[in-house]
Amino acid sequence: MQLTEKIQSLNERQLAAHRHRFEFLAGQLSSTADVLAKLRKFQVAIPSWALGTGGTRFGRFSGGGEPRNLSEKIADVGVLHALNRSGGSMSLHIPWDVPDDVEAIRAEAGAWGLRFDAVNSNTFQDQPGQPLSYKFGSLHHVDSAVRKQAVRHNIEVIRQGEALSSKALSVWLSDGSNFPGQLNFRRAFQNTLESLQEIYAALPADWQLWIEYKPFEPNFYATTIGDWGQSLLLANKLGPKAATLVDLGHHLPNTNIEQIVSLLLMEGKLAGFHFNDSKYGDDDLTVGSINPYQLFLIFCELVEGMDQRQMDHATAIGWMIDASHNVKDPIEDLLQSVEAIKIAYAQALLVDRPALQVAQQENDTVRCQEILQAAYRTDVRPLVAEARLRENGALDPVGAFRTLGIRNELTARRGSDAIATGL
Ligand code: PSV
Ligand code: MN
Ligand code: MN
Repeated sequence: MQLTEKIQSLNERQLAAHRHRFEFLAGQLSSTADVLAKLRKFQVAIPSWALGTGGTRFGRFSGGGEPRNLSEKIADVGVLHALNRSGGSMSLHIPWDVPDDVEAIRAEAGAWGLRFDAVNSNTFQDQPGQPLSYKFGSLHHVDSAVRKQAVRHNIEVIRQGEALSSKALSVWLSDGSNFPGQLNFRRAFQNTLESLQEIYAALPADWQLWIEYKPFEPNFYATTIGDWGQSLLLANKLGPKAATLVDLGHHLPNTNIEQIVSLLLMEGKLAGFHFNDSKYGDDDLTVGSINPYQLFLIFCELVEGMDQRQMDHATAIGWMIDASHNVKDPIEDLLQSVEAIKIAYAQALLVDRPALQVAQQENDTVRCQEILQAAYRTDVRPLVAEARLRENGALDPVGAFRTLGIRNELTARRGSDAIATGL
């Protein structure tokens, strides 16, 4: 039996209970059809680097059956997408995942109904045989020869992305300094800008450059693109194809991320997201596992801001996950992350916007909170499940993954010692 047929037969067993829950919820809502249509369209890109156990710098404890090459990573995302119908694209990290036969890779992805989202460059590690080291940075380096090497790599990644029909280059730099006085801040920033200008000039007409920021790690005194202000400054200087990418874990504790998102959107400079969750730093934990309310508030800003600008929620910005850990099955972990994103999105769609606007205008703070939390406290899981069902996905993706013994099958095929490449 094909995977989709297996999923359907599992769904049949759960259908009556689901119907009951869904109809009860739909009976209380006025916008069910609209929310369902939006949920069905919404897709989140899966990072090629999250399909193996990873997530900590201290050790990897493989559960077995991990993908050993790009083809197997595509197959894992294909399985995930068959289960939840919301992981229809993949974000590749180069050179961790370089397609040696582009046509074959495109065909494999196509067979699973997948496309390629942003490609990610890597100048935060030295690669075997690389002439110059990135020990002291890449695009910001004091030595122009190192900068040029890093620029060339980024342009090469664009070319590889073009072959895959990606439409964006995502740049995360570890460039920074660990000690005061190590670096001239302005020169480092200027060097980064000039390097990015060269990369920007190599972008195809319909491409974008997404600039990630991060205030710490692996540099702990200063990071050259440390926050959204520095990223936005670069994006504004570069031009309309450049924008700021928000990785939820790349903020100092208690930063108001939803406010950042709101303003970037207003400026037309929100590239998209790397979703994850964290308690302390760049923990890369499963989305929604620590602070689902923050995720909801971010989606509230997104829905409101996008509707005001008449942007298509599903396609206007990049929706990606950047999370992985070593105590969970990577596919289950990703299924949970996508689910958390869709739950937050659905809840944000339920916010009574006109009523909120009136309450804001009247400075009725109590009512504002009541309105937001009425949406947040709605259990939208039957709605998300119904959207999935209508797309022929599983009513319960994690449950189906387990009941169908998918990891065991993968382990039998790939071996119990198979560890994902890259990372
Ligand atoms: C390192 O912090 C990081 O997690 C960044 O968020 C990048 O997006 C990711 O690695 C992959 O390069
Ligand atoms: Mn990231
Ligand atoms: Mn990170």
